[in-house]
Amino acid sequence: MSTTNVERVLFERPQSLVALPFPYCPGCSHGIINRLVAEVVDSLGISERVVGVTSIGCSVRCWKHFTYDMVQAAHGRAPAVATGLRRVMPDRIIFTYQGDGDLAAIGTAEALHSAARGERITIFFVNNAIYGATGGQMAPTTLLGQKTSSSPYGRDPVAAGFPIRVAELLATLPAPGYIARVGVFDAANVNRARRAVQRAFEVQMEGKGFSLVEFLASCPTNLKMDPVKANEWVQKELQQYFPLGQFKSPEE
Ligand SMILES: Cc1ncc(C[n+]2csc(CCOP(=O)(O)OP(=O)(O)O)c2C)c(N)n1
Ligand code: SF4
Repeated sequence: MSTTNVERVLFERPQSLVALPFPYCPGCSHGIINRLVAEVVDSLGISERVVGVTSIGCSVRCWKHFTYDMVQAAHGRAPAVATGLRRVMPDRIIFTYQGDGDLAAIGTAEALHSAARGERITIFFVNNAIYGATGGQMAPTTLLGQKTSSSPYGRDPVAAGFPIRVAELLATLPAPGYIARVGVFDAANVNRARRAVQRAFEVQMEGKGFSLVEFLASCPTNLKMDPVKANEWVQKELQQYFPLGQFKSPEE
């Protein structure tokens, strides 16, 4: 009696992800999010048309992990660079990849105005509630009472204001086509996040304007927690202030 060995591939590197180990700390969400972007680019078959723009922070390191064209902008300026690329290359699919210090502090104007113009670009916004690359200072998304290296007694709203809900803020504008907030803290949410990344690219490709996906993310190093505890903190604490959901879609 003969037996047939059927090989099933359960897990493999996306084609548009370079065969290099990620440089991020153990438990950092950037690796998962980089991978999701690469998976969706592969499944949509758009790797020849995609251009990514990074700016500054741990987020910038993704540029050498994607096989497609990547451009590096100054801190916070990725949406402005993406706008320039859009104007000269109308057939390309353009995304930015930005942290919360980058997008919601130094780069607030660029993100807000590209959304207000309905610029046909996609922003992947990684909200880990802290400045990762520079040693864990307070970000615009740091929770009230959260201790950081620049708020050692916890964020005080009188001195530092309230955390900014970027997805909800940009969803008040008429022009954006798609805005969602997702988590990557468990398998079910990673799958939902993948669908959001895909929808964001599709909205751009269908000519329906600006799209943004905000990811609730974990920075165990600066939260000073192990990866499991940091993930739980994102799921329990961060998610409470930043609810997951779709805030804008072309179907509305
Ligand atoms: C003009 C300018 N100002 C300040 C800095 C210092 N700086 C580098 S990364 C960063 C914050 C990055 O934090 P975030 O965007 O949250 O990204 P993460 O590292 O968490 O991915 C800052 C303030 C800089 N490089 N350039
Ligand atoms: S410092 Fe934080 S954001 Fe940067 S790689 Fe490490 S865990 Fe990730």
